[in-house]
Amino acid sequence: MKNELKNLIGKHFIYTYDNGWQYEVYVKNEKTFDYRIHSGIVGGRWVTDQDAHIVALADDVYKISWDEPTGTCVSLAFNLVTRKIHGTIFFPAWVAADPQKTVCYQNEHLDLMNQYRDQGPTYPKMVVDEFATITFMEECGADKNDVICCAPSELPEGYTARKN
Ligand code: FER
Repeated sequence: MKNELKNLIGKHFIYTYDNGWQYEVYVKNEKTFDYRIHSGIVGGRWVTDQDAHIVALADDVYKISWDEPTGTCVSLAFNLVTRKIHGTIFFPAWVAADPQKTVCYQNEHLDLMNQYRDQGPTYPKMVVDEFATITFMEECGADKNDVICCAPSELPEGYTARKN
């Protein structure tokens, strides 16, 4: 692992955007992460082994960027010192029009997601530009498959409240 990424790899985060959307992420290794979405327009969606570009900008400052099978593109900047994130999400028009189409365990529906992506419409994109606050952060170690391993709806009642 790149030394500059060692404080990020293996970390598990829960964070809430200023617009109220709540997300959970586990940074599995230097090119892969898992996530689930607790609330927001695509609440209920979850994904494992998403490929990403992960870089360090400074000590404890990182950027994770990726292009989903749906065509949604996301870039997240993390500041682990201030526990702040800035996320920019570029939703294709078809996701903005009917977000529920993407709410699933995506890994089991990759062909369908690619079909929706190719069908579009892609434009105009809906750009969401928001700050978030990290409410929970723990070190789990790299390459674990038991950190994000069920749907957000299958978690015990109060899970996110307890983790906060
Ligand atoms: C995030 C913001 C948006 C995030 C994921 C998304 C994992 C969107 C994913 C999607 O709708 O495909 O912070 O973290």
